[in-house]
Amino acid sequence: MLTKVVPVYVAAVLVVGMLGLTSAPASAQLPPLLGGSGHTGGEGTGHVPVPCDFITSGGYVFTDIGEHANFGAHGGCKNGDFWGHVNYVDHAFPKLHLNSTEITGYLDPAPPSNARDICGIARTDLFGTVRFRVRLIDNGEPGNSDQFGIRLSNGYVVSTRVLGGGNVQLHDPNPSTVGPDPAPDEATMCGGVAAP
Ligand SMILES: [Ca+2]
Ligand SMILES: [Ca+2]
Repeated sequence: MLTKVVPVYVAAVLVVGMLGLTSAPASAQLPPLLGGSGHTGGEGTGHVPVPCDFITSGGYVFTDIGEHANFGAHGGCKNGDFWGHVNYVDHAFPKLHLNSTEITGYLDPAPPSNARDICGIARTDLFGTVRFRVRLIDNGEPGNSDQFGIRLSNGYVVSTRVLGGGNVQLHDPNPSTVGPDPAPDEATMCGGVAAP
């Protein structure tokens, strides 16, 4: 199922690319669909926080072509399972809307840190069903130094970057923020989707 979206995705990239050639200045970058700077950071070293906790966030970033991408993302451990939801809209043409259907992982990518990755499965209007990995970094309040990034299993990526507006809030553990036992490893939680 996941591999079946690729031809559609490639076609979309070609269309966007062709449109870009006729409507955008030469200096404009393609949408971050093929972006992948290679910056992945912390693969294989992340694990479920000990003790587990949760993170909430909302706001927007500017994509590589200067468009707004709005997000509302929260995740964590809850009563022996993972918990959360991710809603994401990239307002670039063609507009992308992602809505999570399952949270499959929650990890600290470089423990101990104030970064958390939320991994899961989502429905999108452009790419069908994809795996996703969101990175959130809480650098304080107000959230003007907080960061957000997202990568999808089809290659779409907005690398982790400072918010244009909004806030990321990492919350302290409490008696209900207990994750699965045993904790799955990073590959299992994120299905091989690298950090954004
Ligand atoms: Ca914050
Ligand atoms: Ca905070």
